[in-house]
Amino acid sequence: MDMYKMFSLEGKTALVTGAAYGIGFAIAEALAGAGAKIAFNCRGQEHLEKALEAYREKGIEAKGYICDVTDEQQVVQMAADIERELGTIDILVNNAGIIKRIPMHEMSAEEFRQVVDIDLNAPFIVSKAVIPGMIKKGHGKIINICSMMSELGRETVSAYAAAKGGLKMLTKNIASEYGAYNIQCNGIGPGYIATPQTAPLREVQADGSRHPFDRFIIGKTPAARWGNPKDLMGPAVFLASDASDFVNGHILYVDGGILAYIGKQP
Ligand code: NAP
Ligand code: GCO
Repeated sequence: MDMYKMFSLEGKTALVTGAAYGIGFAIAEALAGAGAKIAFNCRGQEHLEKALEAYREKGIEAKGYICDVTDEQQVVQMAADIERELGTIDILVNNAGIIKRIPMHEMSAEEFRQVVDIDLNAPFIVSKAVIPGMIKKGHGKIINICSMMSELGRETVSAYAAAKGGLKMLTKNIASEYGAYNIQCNGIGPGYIATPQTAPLREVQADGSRHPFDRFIIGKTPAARWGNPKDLMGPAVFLASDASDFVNGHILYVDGGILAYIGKQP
């Protein structure tokens, strides 16, 4: 058995949404390292140009698209552009996402809707746009970036937890509905990862001490550290490759053991 071939993405086209930086950028870099052609999107020209430069510095000739994943017309157009320029999308990573940390009783309905729109409705929209091509090709891989909040709640993240919990079930439903077409849909549930999204939770305090939430996460993680985007690279290649052809509807938590651990005694 050629194990290198099993994990190879040579000849495959991958779309990673929201991959201008952060987790998406690391996952796109990993998929490129395994041989995939990379397409990514974000909302602004400035982020796009910076990202293209960053990919080039890594030796990756990625194709970048300005596309708001909540806009179905933009998504359909982006999928058609990718198909024309890189070929049918074989691998989709629904990574684009936001969080708003607001106590629920202070959160507006519009703010709640914004989070759900990007974190849950958009993975539906983008998956719907790429599945027909995957069916036609006879295979496909969809990876939804879920969260610890697909399993747990905490103060101020009601919209995010609701969306990521829904994304876990959307993952299982796509797996159920399209497994017969040799399309595998799985999730990656990152733990607490050091990216711009979590920067506010790691801000050094005025007295030079660590943020209380930073200390809390260190105590809750057996590895006693925050995750890095690179910790997600191997799991992403696994779920994007032939090596996971019989893995379907699974959420792979890459959390350093937080979900398994009661936490260090203070
Ligand atoms: P991030 O640094 O804030 O990056 C989010 C990315 O999504 C950016 O590239 C952003 O690009 C893009 N994006 C946001 N809304 C978009 C929209 N409507 N259309 C297109 N692109 C959009 O976040 P991250 O930490 O890398 O997180 C990436 C994913 O992992 C998210 O789904 C997040 O929920 C999830 N996650 C993160 C952690 C963590 O600890 N960091 C843990 C678990 C799960 P522009 O703003 O330039 O458009
Ligand atoms: C938060 C964090 C988390 C992480 C991630 C954990 O405010 O609790 O932002 O939600 O982003 O989702 O898996």
